[in-house]
Amino acid sequence: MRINTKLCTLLGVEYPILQGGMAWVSTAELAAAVSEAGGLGIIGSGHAPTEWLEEQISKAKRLTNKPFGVNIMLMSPFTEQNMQLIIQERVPVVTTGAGNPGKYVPALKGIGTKVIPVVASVALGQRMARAGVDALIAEGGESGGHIGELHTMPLVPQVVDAVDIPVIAAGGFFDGRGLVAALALGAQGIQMGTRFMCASECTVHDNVKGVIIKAKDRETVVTGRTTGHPVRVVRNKLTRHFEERERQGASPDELEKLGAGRLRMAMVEGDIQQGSVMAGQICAMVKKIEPAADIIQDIIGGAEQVIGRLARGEF
Ligand code: TUI
Repeated sequence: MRINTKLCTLLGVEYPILQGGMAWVSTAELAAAVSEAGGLGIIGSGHAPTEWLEEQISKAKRLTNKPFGVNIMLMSPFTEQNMQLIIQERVPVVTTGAGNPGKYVPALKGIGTKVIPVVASVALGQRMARAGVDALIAEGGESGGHIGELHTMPLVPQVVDAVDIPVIAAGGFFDGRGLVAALALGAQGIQMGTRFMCASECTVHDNVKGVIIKAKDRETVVTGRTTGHPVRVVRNKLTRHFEERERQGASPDELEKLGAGRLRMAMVEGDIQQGSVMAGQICAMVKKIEPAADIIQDIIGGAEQVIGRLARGEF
């Protein structure tokens, strides 16, 4: 049996598994490895300037002939130029986060780029569907990084019921059990970030991989609720200081400044105490560094076994 959903046809991929486009983490090396393995690899552009993204896109094109994507973080000051670059380079898929990409949809669709925004609510999902996007990623608060209010289990079926385009579930996925659960909720695929951070091809600092591999079930916390930009990160010296200042009533402005530059500090420089180690709650299940292809085969093999077991009535 092949787990081949309509999403696979839409994206031109073998398996319905997207790799989250994580800022400072998802470089061309990781994205190309995931795409080569039959999933959809996604370069994470975060706050990076357009020259960096240009280099990454050309590297990804050298490393794979398969479709790949770019994630645009809509709070970035380089969004406009990065979107122009994506159009110029005819990147096959664009995912967006932390905002509403509506105004870019006509131009992207005009050149055949598939547009897939991340949404954290039903209302935004419906608005995006009306704007003509190709699919949605419904991302629950189990995810690492910038998150919304709802968790994956209530969010995904509500988004599925509210739109008539494919929905990809994100937040808390790790193995074949999760993929089958997402399909059961009506999603056509999953997006995973945290597990791919520990792919051998991922260029994130080794200290960060070490933190993820050691993490236990309650290791992540959400900071920044008072700033309106809640972020899930692994607990460390920075989060303890941040939480203390939040309790003491620090202004959103001070807290935003406290967080500035911290993601790069962790992911690139490897400062796992003072940097922001964004990771999802599922980090506790990540136990080893392994090639992206093995991760994908583990998920697909596991999902086939689960489906077989359920079909035989072995609950
Ligand atoms: O974008 C993400 N996750 C991210 S982006 C990021 S980079 C960063 N760096 C420093 C500080 C903060 C972030 C790290 N993690 N996920 C996609 C996502 N989008 N999750 C939630 C949303 C979202 C939230 C509200 C999307 C739209 C939205 O509303 C927009 C509107 O206009 O209604």
